[in-house]
Amino acid sequence: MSKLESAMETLIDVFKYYSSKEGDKFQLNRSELKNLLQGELGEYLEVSKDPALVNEIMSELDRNKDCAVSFEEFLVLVTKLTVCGAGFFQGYCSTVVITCAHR
Ligand SMILES: [Ca+2]
Repeated sequence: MSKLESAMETLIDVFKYYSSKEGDKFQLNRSELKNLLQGELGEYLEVSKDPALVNEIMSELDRNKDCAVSFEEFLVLVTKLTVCGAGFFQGYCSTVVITCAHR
């Protein structure tokens, strides 16, 4: 498996781990999203220190307003944080939205 293929598989595994906990296993509800952010993105987002941040991220990601975050919606967050977090994209990051401001 190539590096990119294994990165894609990891993204699916991480999403599935949290989305399977409650209700619809293909969607993250608010508490599953919170657990994922705390468990997997603690270096990027200080969710435990800022409870409002979960709501902010939830409403930004939930494009179809069904109060759940699908895998496609979740990938938007991964994309933004990857672009922000990678030194390669320094200077490009200013075009990326709110989630970066909390780093
Ligand atoms: Ca949604």
